Amino acid sequence: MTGIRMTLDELRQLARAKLLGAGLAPAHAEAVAETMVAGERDGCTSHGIYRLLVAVSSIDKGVVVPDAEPVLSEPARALVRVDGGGGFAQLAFQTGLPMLIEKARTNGIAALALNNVVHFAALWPEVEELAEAGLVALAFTPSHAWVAPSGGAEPVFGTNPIAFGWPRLDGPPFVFDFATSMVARGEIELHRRAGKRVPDNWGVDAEGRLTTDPAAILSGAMRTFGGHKGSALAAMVELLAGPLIGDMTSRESIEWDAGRGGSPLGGELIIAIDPKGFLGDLLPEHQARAEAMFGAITGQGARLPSARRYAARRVSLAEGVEIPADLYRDVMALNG
Ligand code: NDP
Ligand code: PYC
Repeated sequence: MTGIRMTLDELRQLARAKLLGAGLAPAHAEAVAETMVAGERDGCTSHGIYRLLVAVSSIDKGVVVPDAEPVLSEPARALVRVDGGGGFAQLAFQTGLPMLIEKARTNGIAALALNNVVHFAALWPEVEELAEAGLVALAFTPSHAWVAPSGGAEPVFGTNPIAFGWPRLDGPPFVFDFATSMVARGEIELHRRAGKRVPDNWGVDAEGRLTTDPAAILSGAMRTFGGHKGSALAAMVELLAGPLIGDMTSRESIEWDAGRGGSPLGGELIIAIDPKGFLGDLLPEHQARAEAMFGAITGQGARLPSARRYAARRVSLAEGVEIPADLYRDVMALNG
């Protein structure tokens, strides 16, 4: 048996039931299940239903506050803050989203800080939702110190994703979302689960030697993508979504975890820009110029980021998804 086929609704019910069974409050369970289903639906398996194992483990270890109530505040005219109270990030984001959109439309630009949230998810659902609302969006979050800076072998950075969304004239937004490490840690974990080696440039073992053994990298250090360039971007993410918003760096997050192996605790920064702010009535003209750039990419056979994801989404909506048998077994075993 290679996999278990499920509709997205069956997957959603399963994820919610397992999260509720682990003791997560209903509003969190709904928001968290939705991002896992979205990940599986779009073929992002490192942040799909596999994350149920991660989230339930964080609940069981007491890393996350299962019934945290996000608290919304307005530190300045264009700033929104949500204190997640140690709960998962999804409900905190949903709490801050309406005010972020409203402020971006009023001021031309606005930023939302999520503080004190446990983060295990991909960022593209958030920037995609903002771009669907007509806004240009950026999102950043640190994680745990697992990644060595370029030129070193000691972990300092998290896997620190950067996500960007741009509304398009016809069709879904232009979105990219990637870790500033060579790859997300979840991808290395999936290789370990499947007993597969990883490419020889993803990370080093505890002695700083390059290795293809995923377990050795997980206990050694991951590498940034693009050498010193990825390293600088990883540092930028630490600063923007750590000290700038009064929250933890990846080193502080892993210290706080104290060896429990839970998901990272800390902050996330989301910036939303209303293109009408700069452009007013000239917006359609300049949107058309952006479309010309997209056309110049796809016109030569290159693909846009998210094209694979949107194609996977179309298939999943029609046919459901196939969950690997060993993952399904482990999910079914959750909560005893
Ligand atoms: P990838 O290296 O696979 O890069 C993903 C991005 O690059 C996607 O936008 C993808 O689009 C695009 N892309 C991939 N290949 C191509 C190509 N050939 N041409 C054009 N675009 C391409 O992902 P990562 O492993 O770096 O990250 C995966 C996920 O992990 C992200 O969603 C990230 O948010 C999440 N993550 C979350 C963290 C957290 O702390 N919360 C930490 C680290 C990562 P497409 O999807 O269409 O393939
Ligand atoms: O895959 O690197 C990762 C990750 C960290 C936190 C959430 N995902």
